[in-house]
Amino acid sequence: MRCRISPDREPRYTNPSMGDDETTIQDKIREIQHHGYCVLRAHFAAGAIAACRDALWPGLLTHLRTPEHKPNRGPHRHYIPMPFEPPCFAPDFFFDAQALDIIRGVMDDRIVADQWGCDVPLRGSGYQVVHVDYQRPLFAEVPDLSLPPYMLVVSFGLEQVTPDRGPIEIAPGTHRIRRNEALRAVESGEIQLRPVTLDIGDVLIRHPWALHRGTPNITDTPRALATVRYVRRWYADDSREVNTIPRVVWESFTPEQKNLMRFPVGD
Ligand SMILES: O=C(O)CCC(=O)C(=O)O
Repeated sequence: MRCRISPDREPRYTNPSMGDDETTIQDKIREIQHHGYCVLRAHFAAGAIAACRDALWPGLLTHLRTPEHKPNRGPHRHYIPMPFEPPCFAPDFFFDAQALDIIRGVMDDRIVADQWGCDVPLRGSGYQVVHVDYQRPLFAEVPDLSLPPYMLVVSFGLEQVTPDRGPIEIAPGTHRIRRNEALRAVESGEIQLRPVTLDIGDVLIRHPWALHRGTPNITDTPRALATVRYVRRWYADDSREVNTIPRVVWESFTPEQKNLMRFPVGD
């Protein structure tokens, strides 16, 4: 992780992607507020991701080959709940101090993690329709009510997300605009979709209401993008399947970590 913290300064990141030498957590918070997303380059440990990938891969390939596991996010595009057994699960994926500072800075100190899954477009996948995730408005009678963020998703590739493997594309700033207006601006090209390619260890934090779409994976490597969702504590929505945390893993958490996790716990 390329983050230095000194007592008298805000934590600072080197962020080559922005051409900056150093970027603070406050900068990242502002980026999410303004653009709807930010990327922390080379943030998660490559070893933890390799271990996660290696443990997941055989089961993932079997899952993808099983005929009853139909693509559930469009043609040749799957969402699967991620396991909580280490090393697919690593505490740093959920409890990373800088990521949590950013997420808490955008929302509040009482956030919880409530989803852990993986989006996997395969060869044959196409462009998704430009959309937002978790579309149900908080107040159905005022669907366009402008509200502060109450959820954010944190994603990282289990393989490099190169242009040919179908990176997500995001239309910056569209989480702050009325949905119809934002869709019109993207359609007309006034706001352009930006592909988010990711190296191993890069972490994408995004507001799910920034318009986005999946793009075609034209390779034979499944593009596995693992995602943790964080929500404000009062928000509940079980729209995506999640796995159970094994009791032994649950018991390994500190009280603070338990307080951050809202998942079913098994025996
Ligand atoms: O995985 C991606 O690139 C985007 C997926 C997505 O937005 C969806 O399935 O709703």
